[in-house]
Amino acid sequence: MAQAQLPVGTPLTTPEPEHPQAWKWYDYFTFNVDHKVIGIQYLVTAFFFYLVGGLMAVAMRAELATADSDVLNPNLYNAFLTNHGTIMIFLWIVPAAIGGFGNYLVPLMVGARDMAFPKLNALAFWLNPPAGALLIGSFFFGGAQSGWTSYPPLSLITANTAQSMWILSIVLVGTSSIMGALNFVVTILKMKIPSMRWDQLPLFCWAIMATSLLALVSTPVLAAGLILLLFDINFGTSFFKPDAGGNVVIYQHLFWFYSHPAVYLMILPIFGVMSEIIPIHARKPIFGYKAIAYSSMAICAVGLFVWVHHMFTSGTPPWMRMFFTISTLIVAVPTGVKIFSWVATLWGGKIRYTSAMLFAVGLLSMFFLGGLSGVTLGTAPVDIHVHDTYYVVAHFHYVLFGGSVFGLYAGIYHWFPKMTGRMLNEFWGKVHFVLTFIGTNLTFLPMHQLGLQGMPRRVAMYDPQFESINKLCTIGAFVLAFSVVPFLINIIWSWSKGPKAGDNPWGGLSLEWTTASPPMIENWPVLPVLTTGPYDFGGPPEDDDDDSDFDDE
Ligand code: HEM
Ligand SMILES: [Cu+2]
Repeated sequence: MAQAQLPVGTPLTTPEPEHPQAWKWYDYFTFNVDHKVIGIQYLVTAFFFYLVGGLMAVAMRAELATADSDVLNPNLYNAFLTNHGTIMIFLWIVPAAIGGFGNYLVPLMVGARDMAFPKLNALAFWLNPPAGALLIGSFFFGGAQSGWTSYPPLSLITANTAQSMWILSIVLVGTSSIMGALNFVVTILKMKIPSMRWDQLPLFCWAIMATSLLALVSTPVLAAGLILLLFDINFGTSFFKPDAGGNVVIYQHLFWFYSHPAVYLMILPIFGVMSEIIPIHARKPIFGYKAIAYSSMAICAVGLFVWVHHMFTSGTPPWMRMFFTISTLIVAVPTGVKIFSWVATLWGGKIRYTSAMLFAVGLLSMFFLGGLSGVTLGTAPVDIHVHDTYYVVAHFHYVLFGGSVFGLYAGIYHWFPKMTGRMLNEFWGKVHFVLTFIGTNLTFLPMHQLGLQGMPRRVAMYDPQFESINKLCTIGAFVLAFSVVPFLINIIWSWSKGPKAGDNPWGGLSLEWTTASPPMIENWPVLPVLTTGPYDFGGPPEDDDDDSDFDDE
């Protein structure tokens, strides 16, 4: 099999890098402009917030184990609900997928020494800790009560200091994500090594490109809506106050014009991760490179025209419901193209069942189910029936947990050797996978049934007829919470004591595998030159000429 290697290229231009590498763990607490340090800062910070948001979820599920309110009082339930959703989206998935993997990998994959604007990059990261502090601090001021959507008039009626802190926190992460998006677009356009043709650009970079363009278009709209809401709460304006001539539906449009595309901000980078992991661990060229690259762009374009499917029950006229049902169903086409391409890549491959691959295949199955319930919800008549029930909660957790979180885990198992120079333990990785897979399905599969039977979402108390199914979900949530333990121990132990990884443990062909693990400052001693495409894995599956040193199962 052809292996990527490091031929003689342009010598290092800046012999004395002006910024230091991170050598010790506490170096990660400093302002460092190296994209690799920033990538790890994003990943670790986001994972910390994931644990916080996860604890809130467990507390909510403990409350929901019985029909009445006994663990959390309803106000605290609302505050946990709001902050759980907000943290999971704005402080975990988006920063980990785009900020973490994007920053770490894009410069390495395109052969650049760093991002285009390293200082802007560091600034973008450092907006995240204060944003998280604002959210968590809001609990001392009663907690934001109105859910992660913060719809007026509810958010105006329940408005308190915490609600304003919530808004400022989202504006901070939004600003961070705009800065990051600009940086990615310029880095990919301008800093790709000249010998790399566009059809040799790794699919992860295509995905980050599509994501960044989408973020640039949609994020400012959310910021605008939230700032108007902040004014209504604090400065006596009435943009969204119905009794003073304001319009609440406008808020919903501004909110969903960002927040629908936000689901692609979360899933497109994960799709990119999938397109890197599947061919390497199936040791086959990716099926349909161009189809995957173009479908990212198509999802990004069509995704901007579907936001009203969140507003079918907001007095939307029937003709508009029809338009947005059809545009929503159209998004299923490019998404289906990707899923088809991955399955075709797996087909007949020499699959290595590594932890990374298990999470990737787990993602495929769970995302498929989430996609199916998504198609049903995108269809106005079904949506009107199950709107604001647990069917919706089941759907978005399949997509977000089964799609995004599984993908982040897959990426961590895959690139941990590159980032730290050490291997993760595969046995504990598999334990982690099995627990996560069982936990996710046990928690969220029964929620479809709850929703079809009519259990409303966002409530701390419910009709006793739903109790037995809710108990199952709560048991699942405890399994999920427990599943993090083997992962955390594995990460901490392997980072300091794991076996050495070598430069290219999986036999990858994209450029990040041509440098040391972890890469030196500025990534390469001399700039790399392409010798193969990123997915030119050798030969048909039967010939066993694989020269990676990885043990087959
Ligand atoms: C440990 C696993 C998780 C459990 C047990 C869990 C549980 C819950 C529960 C009980 C709710 C409240 C549902 C309602 O009353 O409407 C909820 C809402 C939500 N969850 Fe999760 N969740 C988990 C993971 C995640 C992840 C990974 C994400 C996203 C990345 C996420 C995103 C959300 C969102 C956006 C909401 C809606 C909040 C709102 O309506 O304001 N959850 N979750
Ligand atoms: Cu949507």
